[in-house]
Amino acid sequence: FWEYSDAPQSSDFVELKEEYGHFIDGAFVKPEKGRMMTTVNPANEKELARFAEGTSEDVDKAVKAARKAYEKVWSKLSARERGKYLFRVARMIQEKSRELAVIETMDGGKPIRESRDVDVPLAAAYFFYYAGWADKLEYAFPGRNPQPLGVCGQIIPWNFPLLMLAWKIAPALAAGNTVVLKPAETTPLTALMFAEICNVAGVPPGVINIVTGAGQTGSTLVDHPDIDKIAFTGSTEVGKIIQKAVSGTDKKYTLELGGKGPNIIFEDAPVDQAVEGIINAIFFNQGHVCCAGSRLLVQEGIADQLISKLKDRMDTLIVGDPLDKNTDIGAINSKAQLQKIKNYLEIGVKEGAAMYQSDGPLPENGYYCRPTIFTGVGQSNRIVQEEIFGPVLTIQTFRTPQEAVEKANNTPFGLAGGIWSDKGSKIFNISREIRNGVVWANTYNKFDPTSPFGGYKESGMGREGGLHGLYPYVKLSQPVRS
Ligand code: TXE
Repeated sequence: FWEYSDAPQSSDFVELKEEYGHFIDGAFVKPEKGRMMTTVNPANEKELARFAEGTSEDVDKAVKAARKAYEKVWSKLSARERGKYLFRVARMIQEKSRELAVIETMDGGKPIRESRDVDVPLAAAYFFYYAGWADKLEYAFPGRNPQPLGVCGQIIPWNFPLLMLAWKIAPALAAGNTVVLKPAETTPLTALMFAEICNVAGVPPGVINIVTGAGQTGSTLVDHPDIDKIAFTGSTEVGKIIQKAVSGTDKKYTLELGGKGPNIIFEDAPVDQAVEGIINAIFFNQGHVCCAGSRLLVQEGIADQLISKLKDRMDTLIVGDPLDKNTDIGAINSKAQLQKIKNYLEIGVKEGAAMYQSDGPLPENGYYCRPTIFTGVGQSNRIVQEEIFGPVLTIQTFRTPQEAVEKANNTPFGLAGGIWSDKGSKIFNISREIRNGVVWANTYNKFDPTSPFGGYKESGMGREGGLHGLYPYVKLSQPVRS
């Protein structure tokens, strides 16, 4: 069965439908109470599709299907066979990458270049990577007898819908669990298309269930008594609610929450390269990135030169139609998110900071925001301390490495950051003082399935990716002492 030729050949599946039910026990089913929601294309505000709003009855049905599949099918399969299904899913994501990229961009607003070159290939890469682990768990946890947890509830956000699904589902299934996943209400479509991919790949019914809906549906999933583990990516606010909801139960949980990433540029950094890195760190995916480099810390000696080059480069960025391959900055994911960003722009100006925006044309319809930087900000300003989740960068200067470290660490978050310098030892030493789960060296926003990702402080707990990403999905016996 290592041949892929036995996998059903894809033909005309994965076409966008007008209406979707929940995906439960291998089939799309109508919601129990028949309530429907709509998802719009944020680039033009046109309706894309209708989807079901999950009630407690729907969630219960999905959890029951997942439990049955766990007990009767998935836990009975050999690890090798579980791996086979994950490999097939990975291959089918690759086969359907064009459709997935287009729908991801239409549903979420991100530039097609990014969904085509980052989101979809990386989603496949995570499935390939964890497929490889499925029959090697004994090597991953030698002597610890790794066992699956059971049924996992997984709740994901709207900034990387398919990729976050892959981060959650691939390790859970590789470790032998079954899942009920709830995508975000503004971006349910690639998860629903993924459900069709699973069917064509022959994944046994009930192993993967997708229940759509908003926060209420998510909270019902969290509260369901037959869930063994919750994996959540989203706002710090909801992360705290979930943490309270599961405390006192025997549910395991992992949280991947907000961030306010420091991007530190030393005087000896290659300036042009750093400017590209700064642009990528904050404007990739409209800044809807939990690990975005949203706080620039630049050493005084090069600050003027660097800011001037940064402004010139910002003026070349094209904000517009996400489906156009030339677009650099697509649409803001939702009206509500655009309003949130606009509020922060007002707050920044009221706090006395100087705002600079590039002034190219914006499309007439849809939700768009120009790339924006704020200079003259203080460490206690709200725009420095709070996650904006948009194309908005604050800029502060520093004199000494110690001052850079103090400023970098002085927010409630600790997810990711970057350091730019010509000196490797400097980067190495300072990275150890930055209280962030990830620190990039002379680069930013680089992701790889082999690397663990996750936060300190209010950015969450637990790691996803790499071997570390398997830990939250297994029960381990005590280490054997020799
Ligand atoms: O997030 P929510 P929102 C941050 C970012 C953004 C802000 C608000 O700053 O501006 O959060 O975004 C589900 N129980 N991030 O409101 O509400 C929800 O349906 C269970 C950072 O969209 O946290 C969706 O599926 N689930 C972040 C998911 O949680 C609940 C990515 C995330 O939505 C729930 C997204 C509840 N009580 C936003 N309430 C990151 N870390 O990448 C909502 N949900």
